Amino acid sequence: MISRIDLRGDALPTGGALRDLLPRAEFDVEAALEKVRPICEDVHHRGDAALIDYAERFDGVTLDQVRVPAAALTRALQELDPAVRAGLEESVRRARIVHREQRRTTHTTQVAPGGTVTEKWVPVGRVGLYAPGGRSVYPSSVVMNAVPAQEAGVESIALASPPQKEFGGLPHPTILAACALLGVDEVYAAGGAQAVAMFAYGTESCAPADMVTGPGNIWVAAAKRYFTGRIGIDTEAGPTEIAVLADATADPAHVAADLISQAEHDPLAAAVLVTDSAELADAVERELEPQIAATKHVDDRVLPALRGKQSAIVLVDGVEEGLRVVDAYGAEHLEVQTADAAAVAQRVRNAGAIFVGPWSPVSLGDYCAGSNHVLPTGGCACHSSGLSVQSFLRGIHIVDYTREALAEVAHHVVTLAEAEDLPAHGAAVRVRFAGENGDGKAP
Ligand code: HSO
Ligand code: ZN
Repeated sequence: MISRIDLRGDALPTGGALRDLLPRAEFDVEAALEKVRPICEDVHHRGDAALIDYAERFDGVTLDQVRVPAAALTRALQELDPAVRAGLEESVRRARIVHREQRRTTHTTQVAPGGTVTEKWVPVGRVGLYAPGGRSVYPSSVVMNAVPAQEAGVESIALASPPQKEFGGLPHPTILAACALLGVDEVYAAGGAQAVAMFAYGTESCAPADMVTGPGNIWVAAAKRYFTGRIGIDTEAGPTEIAVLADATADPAHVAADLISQAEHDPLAAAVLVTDSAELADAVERELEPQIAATKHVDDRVLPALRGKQSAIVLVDGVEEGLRVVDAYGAEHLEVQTADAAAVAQRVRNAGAIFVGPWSPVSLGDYCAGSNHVLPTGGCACHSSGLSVQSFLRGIHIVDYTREALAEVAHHVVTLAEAEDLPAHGAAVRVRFAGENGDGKAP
């Protein structure tokens, strides 16, 4: 059911060629960009009226306002299943413990006598969070977006989620309940590219935001790309991915369950097993069948995800070669299920998050590990990190030199400015010491 790529022996290429051999879903954000552009510009020009029209067109609901009334949030929390509430509370509690420790402190470096550079960390002023609707109603993602923003000290946090026909045009009640639990009280019933545009441009009812984060479908990803440069974004989220680096010591039932767990997100979700054990590969395949038979989203998501060209079992000669493969792949989630898993995990360079050994499945991280589950997909783990407090902070350098400290380095500034044919740069230093040496030059 899941294709095999045999990279044993000479078949394992070096450099960029390896990446090209590894499976990946087609997720053409560029093509979607053309479609979202007019929607975004319409929101720019018509504001709330455009949002209300798109709610009618895309979500089949008639809204008289996009802002969700406070009473709806309170009601959703009151009506939330107590067990779900307890789970969300634990998720929030653990996420706060981890994210609070990510806070940065102001640091001053003495570069030279009388010359300092201070780095001060300032939270982004206003953030728009996005929570998808439809197939992916994930209150856990509200937690994973809101907690780092709150712990970073972001003062103004709003959230948008698509209006749902069956809930009278409000976002899904578990999304509203999660917002109420987190103290996010500014919520909008808006979805897709139009929600991102609402935050980017602002409308009559929603003030513009400096940054938009949160996972979404391809339209949300395309809108984020459209606004890049104008507002801040986290990475463009693509379909979820799990890679498992396993050897003969791994339990095939665990590996199969974990592959299925992420395959159930999306028909384009990727499940990749990298192993040096053909026996384990066979055992995992055997395990998949009964486990799939017992799961829920089989025909619409799990089977197309596992059978799709984005999923594969990759055979390698050893764990060493496996490490090269997982680094080239740069999975959103990587499980290491090998002997001495902690040491192997330490050697991984590219992954959104790493899950070590038999007792740290990805679904733990999806909800209750304390780690963040908004992670780079599509190989972006090779250059980007998941959402964290850092995502919502800006480090500002404060340069403070005394007269003597400037004098000491002035000639270098002047020389470098002249080398770049920017004499006015040098003059801005010299003028401060005019007359000093009798010639108006810097000392
Ligand atoms: N695995 C998803 C997040 C998620 N899982 C939400 C369950 N709910 C992407 O990291
Ligand atoms: Zn998940």
